Amino acid sequence: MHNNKTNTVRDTKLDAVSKSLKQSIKNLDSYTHVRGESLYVDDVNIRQGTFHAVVFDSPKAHGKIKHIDYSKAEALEGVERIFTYKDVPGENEIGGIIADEPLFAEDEVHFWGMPIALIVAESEFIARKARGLIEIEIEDLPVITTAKEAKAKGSFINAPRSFSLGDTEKAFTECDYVFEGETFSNGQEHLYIEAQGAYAEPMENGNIKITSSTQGPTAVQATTARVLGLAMHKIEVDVTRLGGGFGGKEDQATPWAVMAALATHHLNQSVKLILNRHDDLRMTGKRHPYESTYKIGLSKDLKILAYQTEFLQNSGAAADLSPAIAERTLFHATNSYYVPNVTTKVLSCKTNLPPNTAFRGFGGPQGMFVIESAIAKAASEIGVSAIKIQEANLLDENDTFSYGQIAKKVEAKNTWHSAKNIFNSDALEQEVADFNKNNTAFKKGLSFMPITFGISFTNTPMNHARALVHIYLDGSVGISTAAVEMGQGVNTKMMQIAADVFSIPIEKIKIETTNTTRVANTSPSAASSTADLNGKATLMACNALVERLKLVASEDLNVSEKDITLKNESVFINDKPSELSWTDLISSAMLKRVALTENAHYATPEIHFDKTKEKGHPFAYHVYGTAITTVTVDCTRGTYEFDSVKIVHDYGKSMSEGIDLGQVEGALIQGIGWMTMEEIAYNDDGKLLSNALSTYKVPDIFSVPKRVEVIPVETEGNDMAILKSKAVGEPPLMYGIGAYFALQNAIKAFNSNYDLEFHAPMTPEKVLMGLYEK
Ligand code: LUZ
Ligand code: MOS
Repeated sequence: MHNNKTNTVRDTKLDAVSKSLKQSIKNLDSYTHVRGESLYVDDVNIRQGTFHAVVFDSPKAHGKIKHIDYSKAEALEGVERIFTYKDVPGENEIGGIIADEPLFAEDEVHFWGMPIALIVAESEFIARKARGLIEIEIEDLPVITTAKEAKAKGSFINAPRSFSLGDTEKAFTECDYVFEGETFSNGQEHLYIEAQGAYAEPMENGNIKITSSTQGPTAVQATTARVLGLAMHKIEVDVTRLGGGFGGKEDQATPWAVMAALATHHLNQSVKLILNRHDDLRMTGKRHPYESTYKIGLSKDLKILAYQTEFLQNSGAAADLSPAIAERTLFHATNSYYVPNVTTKVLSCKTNLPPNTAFRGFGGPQGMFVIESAIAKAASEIGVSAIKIQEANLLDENDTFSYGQIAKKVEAKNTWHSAKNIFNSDALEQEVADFNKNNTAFKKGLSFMPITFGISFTNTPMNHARALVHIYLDGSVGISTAAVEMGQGVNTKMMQIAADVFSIPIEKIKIETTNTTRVANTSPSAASSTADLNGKATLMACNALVERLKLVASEDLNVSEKDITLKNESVFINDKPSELSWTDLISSAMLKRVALTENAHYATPEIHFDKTKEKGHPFAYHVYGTAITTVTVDCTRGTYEFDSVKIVHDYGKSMSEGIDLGQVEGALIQGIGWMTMEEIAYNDDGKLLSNALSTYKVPDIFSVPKRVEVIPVETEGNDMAILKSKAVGEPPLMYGIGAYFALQNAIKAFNSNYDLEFHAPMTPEKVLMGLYEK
């Protein structure tokens, strides 16, 4: 069982030993990455006779399938077989939270790109050619593409959720100012460089091994078993690494793996299914677009006394993870602010878009955009800077979140004021004001963006992980966990933990592939929690092995085990080296028949949440930070450049400074992309228009801020974080929201008639319209 006290002691000790390691450590994957030697699904050695598959998907967003003619496709030379729902031996059902999503369409299609059949052929080329020969007749049904339309028609995924604190209605009557408005934030394409894909192989006795590009190997295993009508132990899922996930492979890596396995099951041959970029863009869901309304009430001294929202989440045609994402929107609806009276409500609206899914931040960013919009609106109407309102309402120690958790070890004010001081924001603001006075064709805008993000899966039962650690008889170490390496550097962090505990060089440690036969029943690598959960389990397993090895050493050296430590690949007695080396110690343990394998289970302590009351303590801790963004707008063209983003970030005590900085930078740019340039577009028929990289613009080296500075806030850290090194994957994405408001401020500096609109992304076209609005 988990022993909190032991862990805390170890953490403190490790903090001291690992200083040099944590500053010098590079992402160990970078060595194979730069040589082109890293293995992805498409690099798996395929066996002779392997088939290749292509998905046939719906060319309409909503309709009744009247007729499908596969005969010409089936007749094409090299086509082995075409699979449909009729070939599913188990359940034609892949929904994880709600069973509302067929693997293959049956009588109806619900989104453009919905899988209908799987064409299996000797080559991908032939399968693609066959796809063009399928004839389908669909009777049109009404198409819903927006959340508002869905709400009007009563089309929902599930029942609405609502959080509340205080008495919002009464508080509004006591406010000096009350403002209302609407916001929209668009979806976002994950654009992982490695597209979705899987490779399935038949093993003996009808067992199947799947290599999948998934964040959730257990989800792939469980869903494959369900669809094939097999026990889970017959399905093995293996993941080496992903070429990016960003949430897009938490749930939506599953169907492709299941399809490949279905074909393998029937053909008793290996099947490879990798989506090309067009297919991937069309068939997979994205970040949820949100249409929201807000009402905000403030006192004369700019305290937010009341806040009310209704979030309309565009969930797409099936639930996927939408209910969990909706929940996180509510958790983060007040961002870094303490608001005593809050009522938030979210409706998951069922539309005819591909099921929208997890995306870095998981509904949190959508919630935060709304309160930042409400503050910007209030500031503009009252005639003060938004910065004043933000600063007046920052979260403090022991404040209550709307979901009942009491804020502890809060760094909201600390990061805010540190950012102000370290970056001399008064001078920055003055520079912007001076620039705007002296320039007519160019204007600058500045914004502050504080963030507060809760760490843990909001679904408490998911917060667990296991680690399986082997010490081999030559003293080298192999570690298996549920952590999926997707570029975030989690494998490097796992190695650091083991290297520290055993005090052996990192070269002696190997992180194995993520495999369901070695570590079972896992939660996906998601929620920024992968390093915390799997790292804590790894730490526990390594600690248990060390305790066992100390007993061996105390016998060999005839001293008390209390005097023994492992250091520099040797056994130390009272801090002095003995003649017993790490490898001698392992040999001795083998001779004494001591187990050199350990399996540890970690479950986050303290967390709980009661959905019937919508209250509890769902998060192990929160991550805080503040970003200051400045932008220059070309007022002739509507184009813009971000001059700088200056951040004070709460890493806790970062265990891998380079990796964590990489996460902050990457997340920031992804957030800026979402807020400014990435524009998903569907037409009224539900067809994806932004279906290629020529029509969907993501940030490139020319559009990133000219300067990004990230300063760690001074803090004692949090024991719930692995080695006090806080989760870093998602929180910094929300710094990118500051880009939207910096742009708005620049537009306002040019055009005093500009009526604030909250409609993200703020593309150059929208900037231009704002600049010349009458
Ligand atoms: N995935 C999930 C997540 O299943 N639950 C979560 O709370 C979560 N949060 C962030 C990202 N992915
Ligand atoms: Mo996620 S949005 O897969 O952490």
